[in-house]
Formats: sequence, structure tokens, C-alpha cells
Amino acid sequence: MTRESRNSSTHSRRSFSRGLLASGAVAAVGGSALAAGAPAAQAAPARSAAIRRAGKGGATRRMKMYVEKLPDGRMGYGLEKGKATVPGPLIELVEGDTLHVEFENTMDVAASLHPHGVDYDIASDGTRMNKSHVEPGGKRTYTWRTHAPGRRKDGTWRPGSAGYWHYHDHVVGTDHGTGGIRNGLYGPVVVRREGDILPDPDRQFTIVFNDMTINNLDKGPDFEATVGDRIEIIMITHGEYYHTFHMHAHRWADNRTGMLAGPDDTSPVIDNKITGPGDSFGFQILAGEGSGAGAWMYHCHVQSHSDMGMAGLLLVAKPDGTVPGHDDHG
Ligand SMILES: [Cu+2]
Repeated sequence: MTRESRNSSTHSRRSFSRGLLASGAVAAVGGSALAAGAPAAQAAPARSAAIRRAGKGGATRRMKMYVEKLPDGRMGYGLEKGKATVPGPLIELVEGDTLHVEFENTMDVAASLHPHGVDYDIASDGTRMNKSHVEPGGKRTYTWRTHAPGRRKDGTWRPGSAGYWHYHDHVVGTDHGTGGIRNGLYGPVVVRREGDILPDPDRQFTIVFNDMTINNLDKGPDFEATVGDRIEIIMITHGEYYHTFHMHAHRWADNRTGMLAGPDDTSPVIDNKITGPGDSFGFQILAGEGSGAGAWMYHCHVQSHSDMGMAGLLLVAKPDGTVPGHDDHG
């Protein structure tokens, strides 16, 4: 676990979000939804009135992924050598896309990349049990495929790949990756369906409840937005405990997208969700909708857990940049 101050964790997370947009390496992958039919996504202002939607899938994409030991003892996945982060980089796909991940293990222990939610054959499982892990200094290409929903030959309905998923190590420490996950080897995957509404491009936040930490930090992290931003939260749980994820002043639908499709969508609307190891979900909110700017808490709602630090802030600024209730911003 690291001891970063609240402010530095905010800063690093923001830099990471912005880095995603600027990075050519990610543009090929993280920008897949943007590249496939969304108009002028990167140039759109934070509070653009225009809704951007995911385009058509079917692309073949390649990315490099490095697994590294960080100086503070954590482990991380990164798109470039020396740039590993906890959580690892966000991988976005559209149903129909195929992704080849050229994976390199720079550590002195074997490691892997094991995905949830996508289609892959046994060679891309990322476990030692079927020899799809990567030895120290080794490389391997993992291939993930995705598909749109449709009717099977037998008449039953096959769900598509779209959803809020994740990846993690399955090798470090034990054959279940217990040591890797504990040290930070996890990250988010979002698979869109054509037509899905896309969030503001630099307002995607990954929150991982891992044992008694959030993102392997002792406190926070905090996330920054401006009133009206279309934020996407990707929430993943790992480790030993069950938690409840709660966000102040914002609600979401308990379904695939976290949003209601229309007036007849009967999905439950919630602001608190029980979540256990290996679970993931996500949703979009408009920052401060109905409640305004402020330092809005999010936290585990198991009282002893939040008391022990499983809490952070969604800092929703007014258009002038100030955050009511937050000292750092006056
Ligand atoms: Cu908890």
C-alpha cells in the first residue's frame, strides 16, 4: 500500500486521464469508441451539449502492455515501459472488435493478463494451469474478441460482450494471482454496444475496492469534474471482503449501462450497491445533477470500512473552478 497524499493522488489520476487522450498508444485502443463514428470527440468541450455515441465495432486493434514492479513495492500494468499505474490502463472496445495485447513481463516473477467478459481461447486465459502465463522477461500476445448480441441457431438469445469488465493477473503469488491482485495488478475494460452513449472523454474514473483500500491507496483517491460533465465510473472489487459502493447525491440504474433507456425501463435506480471480489459494474452520471457543485463523498458503506479509510471525494467544481465545501479550492 502506498502513502500518497490526497492531493497527489488526485493529480496523478487526472494526469492519467488526460494522458489517455494524448497518448497515441491508447488512441488505437482507448479511442476505439471515439474513432468508430463519434464526431469530433476529442475536441468537444467538457460540457458539450452534444451526446456522443459509440460507433460500429469490428476493428482489429493492437496494443502493448507491460507488467512492472513499481518502486514502492506495488505492481502495475502500463502501456509504456516505466509508466505502469494502479489501476492499469482503461481498455475500451466496441462489440465486434478484436484486440491483440502484446504483453511483456518486465518483472522477476511470472505474471499474466486474465480478462473478464470478453471472448478468448485457452491460450489467452492468462493462467499457469494451462501455460498461458508469461515468465520473467518473456512476451506473449493475448487475443480478446467481442461480439454483438444475436439469436443462436437453436433460437435462444445470446448476450453480447458489452459491459463493464476488468482484467487482472492470475499468476503472481499463487495460481490465482492473489499476490498480483493484492499488489495492484488489475484494470478496467469497457465494451460498448453500437449506439451507447459515451462519457466526456476525460471524465472516466476507475474505483477499485481491493481488500481495505481503494486503488491500493490508504486514502481516496479524489476525482475532479465540473458541474454537468458526463462522468463514467468503472467500479471493480478485488481481495478478501464484500463491500457496498455508495456515491453521495448521484444515482444510477442497476443495469448494463447504468442508465435508463427510456421511460419504460424498469431497471432499479440505486445509489448503493453490494459488490464482492471479482465483481465489476459501471455507470454514467452528470456531475452535480440536481444537487450542484460540491465535494461529494463516495465510499464503502460498511461503516468500519469507511471509518478505516475506504472513502474519497468527487470534487464537482462550479464553472468558475471552485468547489463548495472543499478547503483546497476555497
Ligand atoms: Cu467495504
